[in-house]
Amino acid sequence: MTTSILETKPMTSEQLILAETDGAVGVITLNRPKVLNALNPELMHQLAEQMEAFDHDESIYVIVLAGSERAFAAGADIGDMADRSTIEMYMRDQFATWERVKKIKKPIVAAVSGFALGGGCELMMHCDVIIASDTSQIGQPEINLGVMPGAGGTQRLTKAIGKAQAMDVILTGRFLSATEALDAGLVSRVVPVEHFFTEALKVAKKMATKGPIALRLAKEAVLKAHEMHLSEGLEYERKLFYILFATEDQKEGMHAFMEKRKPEFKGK
Ligand code: DAK
Repeated sequence: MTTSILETKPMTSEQLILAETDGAVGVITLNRPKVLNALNPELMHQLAEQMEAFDHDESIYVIVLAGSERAFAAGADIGDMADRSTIEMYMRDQFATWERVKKIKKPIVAAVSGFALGGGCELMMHCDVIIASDTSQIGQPEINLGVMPGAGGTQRLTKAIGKAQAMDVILTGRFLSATEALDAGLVSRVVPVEHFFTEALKVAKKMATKGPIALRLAKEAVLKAHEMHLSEGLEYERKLFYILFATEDQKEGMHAFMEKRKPEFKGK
């Protein structure tokens, strides 16, 4: 059987991600342990499908994306790319799948441990809050393969940690330790390895007690800081802030404060 180079849909039904829910939190776990969660097109397709399903599910407020203790993800699948031609890479248009992940509106908490390399680091940077274990090794080692980052690494890493450090990481292929990544502002928190998943879940659950509309709009506004000039970003933020006064959650949140009780947000 010949396979069209235009084919981007998965060819097998192997479960390359696992999905479950815990209250208002949707948890997705990457599931290719033998290759350190290397991201092949089928895994990315399954991931985008599940992320979108959680994004559309009204009972889910926050998403957790986890790898294993040994690897969040060691990058795109090198075996899948090694012999591809330029035209094949172009026609497969795998960026479309990554774009779907980028468009998720609900907050995503990454539970990172071990290797987060290449596409793994780029996937991590698609998440909003990053909880990293103290054993994390984070980098963009594509330079060792004769290529360069292709899913946003040169842009997102540079915005996250600045030009000097991004150049060091991307041009030498060296890995950042968890502490270096924290100091550079690439991850949100570092925790002992045995707690990396439970801590990420705890953070997600705490976020899930907030108003879901406010969560979404706050995420949207923060992401705009990467794309807009300050004055445009401030204007954008202001409009989203006004919009929240059309929600019941805003009335509930402010009245609950004045009445010295816990708010009960409804996502309305
Ligand atoms: N792809 C495929 N297999 C991988 C892999 C990867 N990225 N990383 C590891 N593996 C496999 C290994 O081949 C090995 O398989 P077996 O030999 O057991 O069959 C298994 O995972 C365990 O790995 P090791 O034996 O190497 O384990 P070690 O602890 O000794 O070393 C390591 C761990 C993570 C340091 C090492 O495996 C390593 O250097 N891995 C490659 C890391 C890397 O170079 N990552 C960047 C890949 S390029 C795009 C989007 C994104 C990208 C490109 C395009 N589009 C939207 C178009 C991104 C590109 C990349 O990420």
